[in-house]
Amino acid sequence: MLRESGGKQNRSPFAPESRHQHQDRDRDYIGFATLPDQVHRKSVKRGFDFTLMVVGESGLGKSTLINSLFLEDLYKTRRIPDVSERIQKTTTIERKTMEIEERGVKLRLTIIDTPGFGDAVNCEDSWRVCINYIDEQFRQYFTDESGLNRRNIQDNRVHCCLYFVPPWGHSLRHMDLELMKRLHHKVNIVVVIAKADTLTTTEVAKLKKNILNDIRENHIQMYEFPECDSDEDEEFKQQDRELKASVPFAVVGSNTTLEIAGKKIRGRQYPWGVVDVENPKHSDFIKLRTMLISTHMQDLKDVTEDVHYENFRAQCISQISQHARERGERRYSTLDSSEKQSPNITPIDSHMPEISFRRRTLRKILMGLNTNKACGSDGIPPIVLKKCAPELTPVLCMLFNYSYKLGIFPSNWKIARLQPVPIKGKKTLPSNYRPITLLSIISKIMEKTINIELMEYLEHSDIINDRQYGFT
Ligand SMILES: Nc1nc2c(ncn2[C@@H]2O[C@H](COP(=O)(O)OP(=O)(O)OP(=O)(O)O)[C@@H](O)[C@H]2O)c(=O)[nH]1
Ligand SMILES: [Mg+2]
Repeated sequence: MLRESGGKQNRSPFAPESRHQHQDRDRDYIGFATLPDQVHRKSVKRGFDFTLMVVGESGLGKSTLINSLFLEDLYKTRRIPDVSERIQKTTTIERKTMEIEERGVKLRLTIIDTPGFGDAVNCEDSWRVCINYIDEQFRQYFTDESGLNRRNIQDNRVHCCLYFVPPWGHSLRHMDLELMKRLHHKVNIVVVIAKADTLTTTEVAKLKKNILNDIRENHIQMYEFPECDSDEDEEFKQQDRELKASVPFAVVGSNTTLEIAGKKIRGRQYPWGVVDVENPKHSDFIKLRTMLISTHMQDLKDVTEDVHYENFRAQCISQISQHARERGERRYSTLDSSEKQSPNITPIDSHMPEISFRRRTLRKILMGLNTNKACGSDGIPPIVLKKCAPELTPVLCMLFNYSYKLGIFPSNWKIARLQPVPIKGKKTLPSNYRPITLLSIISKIMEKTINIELMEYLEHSDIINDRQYGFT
């Protein structure tokens, strides 16, 4: 609600507010200006999730960098496999979650390490492990989101993938490009040059230029930093420009804390001096940490949700509708393909009478048993049932009627014995067998009696349609 300012316009803007003016302002105030505070309080209470994956050849310093980034020692117990193990080795996924709290804000940080990446002779396997992991998290989220209870969904989707490039090459290798091509539509890739302390400043600049060229030429989509808002202050804009100019980040990691001039630093001690991990002149470590944690964490999550997960979700939904369409088409008989109409079932007004097991029918079934057939799971052979038909008929008749009336089918009669039967060819090959199930013959007799009665009723009432084929 806007009020007319009237004669107040002539007042100096610096004049103190009168009591009336103050009351006027309170009346103009609706209260929605506190919405950002409410959202902020709620998000802080709920806490934040972030999942970071590190990918790159074994030994490039992935775990060391993670320890340096989050000031933790997460990989103390790692055992390095020997050469023979490494030839066979497959990449494993190591998931570590830690809850960090800073000024009352809780962050549930999950690190997905891929130790052993590229150890095996064939790299396809390493790629598959990473890609499957990312897809699996999307799938899980999609299932949870489509479920009934969506309250406590845990978001394990990978929000960022740090891709480690070795410092010793001239640019990206074929295997780097191939993996990036498989990953770039699924996750935000941020490329880092590992062990940058082994390169001179000129070498770092040259390698960065070559990597960016390769990425451009191979149409790989890296994580793109969003444009800085025009109303941001100059200091933030400068920081943003520097971040963008440093890509791909040349990083150094260290698990050791050194004491230099009375100050504790994470660094690497060499005979000629110390590399300070956090010194911007030595590496882009601080820029990477600022980007990941302070400035772009939310944007990485937004891109994951709005672009990568949305792609995955669209694919899933299109697959589900495709399957549903196919199932719908399959409902109609292919013999009737010219006229895809479901058959009309005429409503009937009669009710099926209660089934009663009659001695005459039962005795007929027992006498007609094929004695060459195998016995069922209860071990009673058909010959015994056939020969003892006169004595067994009244007993079985009573049992069947009793079971039907109570609605209880003895569990022993439900046990099936699965037996492989050779079809043809070598008997040593499992593929030359087909499975058959052997049920207790007594239970099959009961089933047959019900079937006879059921069929009689269906035919008598003219319920079975002419177009019905197959099993009744
Ligand atoms: N020069 C140099 N060495 C490093 C750096 N980071 C790690 N290292 C060393 O490289 C070796 C391997 O480091 P890790 O962090 O275990 O390597 P990783 O990539 O996790 O290896 P996997 O777990 O086998 O995949 C260790 O001896 C580290 O001390 C770095 O920035 N510069
Ligand atoms: Mg490691």
